[in-house]
Amino acid sequence: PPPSRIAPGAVHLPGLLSPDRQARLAAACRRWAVPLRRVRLPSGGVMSVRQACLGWEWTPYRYRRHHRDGGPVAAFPAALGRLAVECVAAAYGTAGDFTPDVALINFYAPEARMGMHRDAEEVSPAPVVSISLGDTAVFRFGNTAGRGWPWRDVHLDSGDVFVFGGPSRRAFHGVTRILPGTGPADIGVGVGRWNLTIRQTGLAV
Ligand code: MD3
Ligand code: FE
Repeated sequence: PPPSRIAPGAVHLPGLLSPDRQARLAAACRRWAVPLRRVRLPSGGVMSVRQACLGWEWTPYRYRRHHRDGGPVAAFPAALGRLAVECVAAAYGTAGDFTPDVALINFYAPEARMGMHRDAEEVSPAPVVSISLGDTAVFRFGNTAGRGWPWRDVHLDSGDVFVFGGPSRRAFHGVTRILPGTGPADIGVGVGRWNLTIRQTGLAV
């Protein structure tokens, strides 16, 4: 399937990653995303998605250099940076000066969801690269004014890449559901879904 621009700056690249690259990235996620943490919200709630951070630790609602328990954050893998640069170039024809420094790795069990939110902790206006592995997600892409309609629901399948830049960078978005059992059987994810978002914080180390 060809790339599609679903909004200004928002480009969907279906199946950009071959099954072989998906399998290698899924194996890397299992190595990198240890431990997977349940993120606690200031409201007292706990996110249903489990998360690991590379390069910077994201906690609602800021980036930190150290975990709350004091340990340093795992390094941001250079190979992941190169992959994200490749994705931005595939979406826009050029990667510009995109220099990512953080990856958030989310794991969705079949019941996990992500409520409508916007990603505003990055100071940089650089795009976000999203990579999906495993079960299909129903992704809801909203507007910049608020959590409500208008939105568009888009299926994110294993191997799909999405790049959100320009006017789409501050749009509200979420994941309304996972479709269990829809992922490829042979990439080693099993039940559930990995999502990697690779970003440029614009923060100084
Ligand atoms: C649009 N993750 O980690 S990826 C997140 O599938 C997040 O796990 C979802 O939202 C997931 O913050 C959606 C697609 C995505 C990621 C970042 C965006 C869309 C975005 C930032 C700005 C606009
Ligand atoms: Fe987000």
